[in-house]
This record gives sequence, C-alpha cells and structure tokens, in this order.
Amino acid sequence: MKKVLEHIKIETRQKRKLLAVLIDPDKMDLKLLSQFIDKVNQSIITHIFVGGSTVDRGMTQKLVSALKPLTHLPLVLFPGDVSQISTAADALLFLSLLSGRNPDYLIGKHVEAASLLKDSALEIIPTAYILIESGKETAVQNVTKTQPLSDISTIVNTAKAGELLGMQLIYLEAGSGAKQPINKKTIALVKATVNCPLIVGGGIRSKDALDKAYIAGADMVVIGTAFEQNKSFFKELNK
Ligand code: 1GP
Repeated sequence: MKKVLEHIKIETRQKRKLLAVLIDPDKMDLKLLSQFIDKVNQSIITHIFVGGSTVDRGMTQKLVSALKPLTHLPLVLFPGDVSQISTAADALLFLSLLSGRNPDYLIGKHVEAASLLKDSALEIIPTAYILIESGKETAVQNVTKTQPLSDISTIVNTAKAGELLGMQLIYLEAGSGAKQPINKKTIALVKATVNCPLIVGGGIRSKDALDKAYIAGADMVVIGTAFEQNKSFFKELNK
C-alpha cells in the first residue's frame, strides 16, 4: 500500500474525493464487524478511521486487530486520547486541537505518546484539528474543555497557522452527531487558503450533504453516526 499521506495528497491533486468511515471502538459490536466491513469494502469508502472522544482502555487495540484481516483499506487512528493507540494500524492522525487553548491537546498528549509512536511502525500524520461551532455542545468540546470557533476569519487564520506549523492535513470538525455540518462558505474559504488536503467531518448524514461538502472543497469527508444509525446508508451512498 502507498503511504497513507502520500496517497491522500495524490488523490487530492487528482481531485478524486475520499471518504472515511469513523468506527468508534466502544460502539462497534465485534460480532457484527465482519458483516459491516463487507459492506464497507463494497462501497465508495476509501479509509477506515478508528477513534472516539472517550473509549474504554484496550478496545481500540481489539478493534484494529479484528479489522486488519478483513480489509485492504488503510486503517487510520483518529485518537481521542493516548490510550487509543494501536501499533497494528497503518497510520495515526497526530491531532493538535488548534481551535482550543488547552495545552494538553496542543502538546501535552503528544509528549505522552511520543516514545510509543517513535518506536512503532505507524505512519504519523501531523494534523491541524479545528473544532467549529455547530449549534450544540459536542463530545470534543466536553472532553477537551475547549470552545469551538465560529468567526470565519479566525477559522481561516487558524488553518493557515496549522499549515505554517508544518501540519500536513487540515481537519474541520463540527463534532460527532452535530446538528449541522460545517457550512459551504467555511469549507470553501479554508480550501482556498491552504494547500494541504482538507478533511471535513461531523453531522453529515446524507449523500446530498456529502456531495455538498465535496463541492464546497472538502478533499476527504469523515462520517460516523450515519453508518451507526441508518441501516440503508450504504445503499444511499452507492447510488
Ligand atoms: C468525524 O466527528 C466526525 O469528524 C464524525 O461525525 O458521527 O456526525 O458523522 P458524525
């Protein structure tokens, strides 16, 4: 497999849109995993993200080991905490929560994880993680004790700063289960100002909302809740 980041960059340059399913280790019943991944493998999904704001210890590692033999798609950790690292995954989004001012999520957790990550074969992808106001308090906000951004110029400047700090991906997050996905204007303005691939997630529940995010400028979209709650979402996607 090509390196995960390199592949994302190539697809972005070619304007081929990417879609990640987000699997929360606490919510996925391992008995149903193989059936679920069969559907993933037959869909337009290009990446499997694993993570959650709070996950019971050991569950991420269990899930990644179970996923490994079931798919050739890249397994990417999207960790809410240091305990959510599995060295069996392909890559890890090394998230810095740039929208907030909590030092733990800007550098503290990174220091805690550094030795384990350096000694592993995981591909580490520095990612600017930017939480955007979406109408209700989200798990990210609650766990990290930070506020989401709503002012458009602050959002754009935060993305620019992330790029200048050397981050390789910009991730605009509305929060899992957000009432509203990130609006078109925000996606378009950020896309127009940064060169890194742009990931958008949170509150996207329909094919229509997915297409809107792509048209606005998202290079990759991440969806979790719709796959958990809507049994016919795979069918809708493949239309
Ligand atoms: C990934 O948090 C999102 O960025 C997932 O959000 O669960 O609302 O799809 P949903």
